[in-house]
Amino acid sequence: PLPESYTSATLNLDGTPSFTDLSRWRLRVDQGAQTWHYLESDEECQRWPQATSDKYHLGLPTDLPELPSAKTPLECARNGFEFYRHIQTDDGHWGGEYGGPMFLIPGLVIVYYITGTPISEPMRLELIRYLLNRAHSEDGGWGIHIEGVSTVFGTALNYATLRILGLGPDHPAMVKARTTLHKLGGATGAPAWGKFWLSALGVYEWEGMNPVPPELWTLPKWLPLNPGNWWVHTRLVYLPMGYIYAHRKSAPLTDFTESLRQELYTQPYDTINWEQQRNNVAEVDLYTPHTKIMDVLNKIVTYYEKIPFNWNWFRQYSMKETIEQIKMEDENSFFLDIGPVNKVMNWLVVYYHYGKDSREFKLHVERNMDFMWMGPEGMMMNGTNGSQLWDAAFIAQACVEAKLADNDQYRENMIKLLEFIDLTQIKRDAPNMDRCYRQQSKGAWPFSTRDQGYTVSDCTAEGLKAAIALQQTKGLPQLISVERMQDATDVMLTMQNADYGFASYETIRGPSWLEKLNPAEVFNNIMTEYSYPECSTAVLMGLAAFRKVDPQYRREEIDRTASTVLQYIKNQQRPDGSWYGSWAVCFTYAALFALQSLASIGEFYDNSEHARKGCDFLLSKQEVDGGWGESYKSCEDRIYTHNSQSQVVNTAWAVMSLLEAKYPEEEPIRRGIQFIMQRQQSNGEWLQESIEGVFNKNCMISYPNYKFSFTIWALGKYAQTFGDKALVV
Ligand code: LAN
Repeated sequence: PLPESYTSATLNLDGTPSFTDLSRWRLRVDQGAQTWHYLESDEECQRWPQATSDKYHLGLPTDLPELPSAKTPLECARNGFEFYRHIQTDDGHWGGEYGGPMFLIPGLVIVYYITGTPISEPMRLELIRYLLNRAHSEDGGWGIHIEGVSTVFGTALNYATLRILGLGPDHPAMVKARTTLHKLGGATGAPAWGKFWLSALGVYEWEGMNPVPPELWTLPKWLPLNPGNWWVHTRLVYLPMGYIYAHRKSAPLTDFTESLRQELYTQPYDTINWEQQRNNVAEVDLYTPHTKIMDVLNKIVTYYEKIPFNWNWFRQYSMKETIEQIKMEDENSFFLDIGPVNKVMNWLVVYYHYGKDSREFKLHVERNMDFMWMGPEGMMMNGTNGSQLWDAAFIAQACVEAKLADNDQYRENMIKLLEFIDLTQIKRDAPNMDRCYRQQSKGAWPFSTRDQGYTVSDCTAEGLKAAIALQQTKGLPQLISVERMQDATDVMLTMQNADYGFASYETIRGPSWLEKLNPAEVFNNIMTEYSYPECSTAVLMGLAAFRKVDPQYRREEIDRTASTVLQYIKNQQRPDGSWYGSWAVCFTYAALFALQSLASIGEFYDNSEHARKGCDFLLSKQEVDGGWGESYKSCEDRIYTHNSQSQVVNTAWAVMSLLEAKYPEEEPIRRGIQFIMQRQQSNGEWLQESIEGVFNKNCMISYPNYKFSFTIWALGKYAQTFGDKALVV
């Protein structure tokens, strides 16, 4: 049943509710955890005034002063940080939206709906605002991510979501979106994860979905099909999905869902042949088609699925294991879970398994807010519970390079930042780590917060590098001991792959043929871990930084690891001199890491074929305005694609790459720096440009803090090399 709050809102003439008053929102931080709060009364607002950082994130005027215009790169960096320091949070990090994917809010709202959990009125209104703002103006639909073309995945799910949130079927935005959905063939052609959510909501039939057999979890660990050998995100999404699927749990049919069943399809619901929809994926959605072998296996498993649950003891046994694994995941991460997709699925499982009054259910509801982010366009759901540590580590290193960290004026900012990095290091291994297939984590740094608690190879390395850089700065305290740095090193040394590279969360555990069983249709390279130039370089540089602090500790292993990583980096270079980047856009991002790796062993433009080709590739992409601008299309198509405009973030990466490689001519580098300086606003800030990040080749994600950290870093690096001289801007 629709909770009452969903239907009661002041409606404007076209049926759009009026949204909330942005001046009443506040961000609270607690050891990295970020939650937004709406203050209902004026009195509360007075007691808890809106901070500059709140205003900034909400797009309200910050009234930060105009600064004397920067003549030199370091002045420009200082102006940048002079602005940026005002939005540092009380616990020492920098918040920011981490949106982009358009399939996160639907999962969340569908589970709110199924479980009858009330959504607070301000949240409901702001979710509506966000989704309406993100609908494409041409056709009213949504894509897989904010910049992508309308797809069935995005449009069917967000349409259903807005309907749950209270928009009627005749609202102009709904009419427009529905027309687009129907043009794309209707919701029958949703990719697997879309089929899953619609089935859970009761507006799609489970027979229309390919099986998600939970039995795989009971297989012996050495068999590749055991999900313990898959990429951690993939296995942890298929875990709760397997539970819901095995029980074919759908929300009870109501007038509302009955109506949705009619709205989402191009033919009457009862006339749809569901069995035939299993492999029906709309053309715009399809990025990674099933292999033949996947289709055959799915077909076989559908016969097995005909055994009723009550007779199927194997399935019942698998359910026990599923629940056990979900429990470990929830408890180990304080109900944050590894990401927003399995977070809300686990919440749904907990609802069905333990009920609404259970401790587990309540804890899940509490931690939902950690994923929500408020902005001028409304409320979005972040791709993780934030990017706290990751952003903190970059700005720390940037400030050291740009001579801001040892500036007395910024001592307080730097101490807080170091305290945050100190606090966020993971202090333990997950309890039962072997039982739940977890990587060692004592000493690692996570991507977001310590509570989330997942080791990431490059986050560990960047965290360690940042800690060392800050602690070597005069006037800053020593918070992280050498023993704790050794712990971080221990973690990194467990993570090298057979190809000598480093992957994201774990080593590659499964064979590459597992990719042939990728069921997701919209993502690529998700079944196992892979080595990445970015992660590999970060670890290499982390080990190198540590080796200077503690030259004895595990020295031989560190040296051996470092020299073999270089082989991996060289192997990954393409014939045109480029490297493909997997976690941000794209070739400019990867170049930074790869050229840094080469530089660390003294390979530069003048003496290394690899470095020379890497630089030449970048130079061939420089724009006439001196900047670099790369489109997210590079990630999808794996071919360098120019953006319509140069981007400060791409430019910073390209400039830093050329500086790493000691490219001998100053001119192209200086022009890049001038471009970054030109784009700075009079109060020191840089404005948001195109989306920066990516995952799984096909989905983009925002890293708004990059426009500060990498610009400042590049300016500092340039000044170190060519001196801090006045440049014409
Ligand atoms: C991230 C974000 C950070 C990113 C880097 C540290 C930048 C990278 O170098 C290693 C991989 C990692 C940790 C990463 C992996 C995949 C994540 C968690 C994400 C891109 C953020 C969101 C994404 C996650 C998978 C989104 C949920 C969607 C699913 C397909 C489950």
